[in-house]
Parts: sequence; C-alpha cells; structure tokens
Amino acid sequence: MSLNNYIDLRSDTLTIPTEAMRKAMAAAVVGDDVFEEDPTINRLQEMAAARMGMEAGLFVSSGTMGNLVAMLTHCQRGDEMIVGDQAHIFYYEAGSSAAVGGIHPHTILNQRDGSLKLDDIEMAIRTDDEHFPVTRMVALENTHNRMGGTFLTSAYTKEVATLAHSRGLKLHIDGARIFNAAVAQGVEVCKLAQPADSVTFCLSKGLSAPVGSVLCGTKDFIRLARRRRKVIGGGMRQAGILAAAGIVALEQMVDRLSEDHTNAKKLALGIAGIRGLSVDLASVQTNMVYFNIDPALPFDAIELCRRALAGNVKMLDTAPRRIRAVTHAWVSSAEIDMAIQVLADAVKA
Ligand code: TLP
Repeated sequence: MSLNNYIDLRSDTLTIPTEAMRKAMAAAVVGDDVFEEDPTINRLQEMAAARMGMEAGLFVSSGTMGNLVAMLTHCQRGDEMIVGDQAHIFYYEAGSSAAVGGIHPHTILNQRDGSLKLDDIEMAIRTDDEHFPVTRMVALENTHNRMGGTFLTSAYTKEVATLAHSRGLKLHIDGARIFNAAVAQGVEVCKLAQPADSVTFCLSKGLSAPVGSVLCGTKDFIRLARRRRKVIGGGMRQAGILAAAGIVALEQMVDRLSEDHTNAKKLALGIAGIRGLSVDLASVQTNMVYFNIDPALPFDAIELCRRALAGNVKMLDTAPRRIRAVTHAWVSSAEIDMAIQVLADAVKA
C-alpha cells in the first residue's frame, strides 16, 4: 500500500495510522495527564513497562524527547555521557544533551554492528579528578540507525550494563526501533531492554502510530523523569487520544515487523544486483538498507534520489554517495520489486 502514490522509503516515520488506530483514537477515554488522570495514557504506560520488563513508563511526544528526558534524569549539568559517534542521540538530536541539559557527550567509535567496544567504554570513563567532568551514563542504540539498522544482542547489552554498573554509571538504550531488534532475533523485547536502567522506544516508526514514544525505567526514575518532561514542556493533557493509537501499535503492529525485514533483505539483494551500487548485506538485519554509489558513476546520491523520485520512489541521501531506504507497513513486497526496477532504470538513465 503506497503513501500518496509514492513508494516512500525515506523512513518508517512516514507510516500513517491504521484504521484500527483511528477508531481507537476516536473512542479513547481521556483525562488530564498532568494530573495522571488519563486512563488511556496510564494503560499504555503500564503495557509499555510490562513489555520492557521495567517498573514504569512515561508517554512522551517523540523519541528525541524520551532520550532527552532520560539524559536529564540520569545526569546533572556538567556531567558526561559516553555515546557512540554515530548515535542518533549525538548525531540527529540537535545537540539536545548539551543545548538543554549541559551534558557533555563523550563520543567513542561505533563498531559496524552498532556496538561500542567494552574496552573503549572502560577507557572513556573519567577518573576522579577535578579537571574532568563526571561520567554518569552510557547510551546504546538498538537497532542502530546510522550503522544500518543493525541489532544488539541481549548478551552484549548485559555486558555493557555490568561494566556501567560496576563503575556506578547508568545505562540508557535509545530503543527507537527495539521491537525490530527483538523480532529480528526472535527474542522477547524485555531481554534486550531489562539490563538497562532506562529505555526509550518509539510508537511512531515501524509500529505506525501517529505520535509518541515511551520512556521506561524504575518507578523512582520515572517519577523524576515526569518532572524533567514538565521542564521541557512535555506535560500533555488529554493525550490519551494519541496513546490509544500507541496501544493498538503494541497489540497489532509488532509481529508484522518481520515482513518489513523480509522486504528489506529483498530490496538489498535487488540493489546489490544493480551495477554501480553496493550494499553491505551483513548490515541488513532489520528494516533498513543503506547503499553506496560507485565513485566512477557520474552522479551523486542527491541526483539518484531525484531520478528515483521521477519514478515515484522516495529515498534519503545520507552522504554524498550514500542512500538510505527503509521498509515499513506501507510498502508491499510488490512495491519493493517496483522500487528495484525504478532504481535500476535510474542508474542507467
Ligand atoms: N530517526 C529519524 C531521523 O531523525 C533520522 C529517522 O528517520 O530514522 N532514535 C533513533 C535511533 C531514531 O532513528 C530516531 C528518529 C529517534 C531516536 C528520534 O525519534 P523522533 O523522530 O520521534 O524524535
């Protein structure tokens, strides 16, 4: 099912709410959530926490807000957090940790699978010296967007948590697409989230809800996080209208993510077969396909995206010769075949 007559592969954020979501939104029982009296939000938060294997949840407007509230809750101004140099938190959130929280990001190299080396984390932790900021937090990302939608395992997450906790640090997971990570590995999502102190996951990406993310953690953490959310203007009122769609997302949209993963693999193989384009097939583990344009070809990523658009396929240029395509509920297997053909023609044109 295409979006406005386009095969829109720019992001899974382009998904629109399903009919079941629209019905649930219209019928939602609501109240003032700043008074904690919105039954639909309360239900979503309980469901989310249960799925993540955590005590409590907090509905926030976006993944960016969930990550920021987590950073503001774990850290004080002048504190430091260890984060991958390709992490969404570092790369795509408008510098929010520093801009709003006075939190110093200490970047270390992201590995090709999206992980951070334990040794690199260990080396980045500051000693007790008045010259240094105080290290408070480590952030992981699962799945990892800029590394290709790669997933982290529960065993790896536990290792990072053990290291962080042994040094008195908190572990936060930007789990915008943590359900993709769980479905791809065939594990319960709580196995991926539970080792951490907090996790943000998004309802408005592959799960197709129109708005919202949930930050989860202990009851004490979420009590403090509510205050931080209020500081940045995120205390919403009858937002149960939005949460209602989130409940449908959790109930109906998780298992089907495997279809998006199958489509991404098919797209990656198709692209790999086009002369002049290359894909690291090992990184195609969930719903993202990043591919590169051979430097010998006389056009760049912007031009190839422009040509594809003429064939009604939308993709995102993420570097001069690199393009991202993301599969989701509004792109069918047949449309993946069409997109491959459009790309092949666009390269030849
Ligand atoms: N990512 C968006 C863009 O910002 C790049 C996308 O299209 O992929 N964490 C991760 C890993 C994300 O990929 C995103 C969104 C977020 C957080 C932020 O979520 P929102 O957009 O809800 O603030």
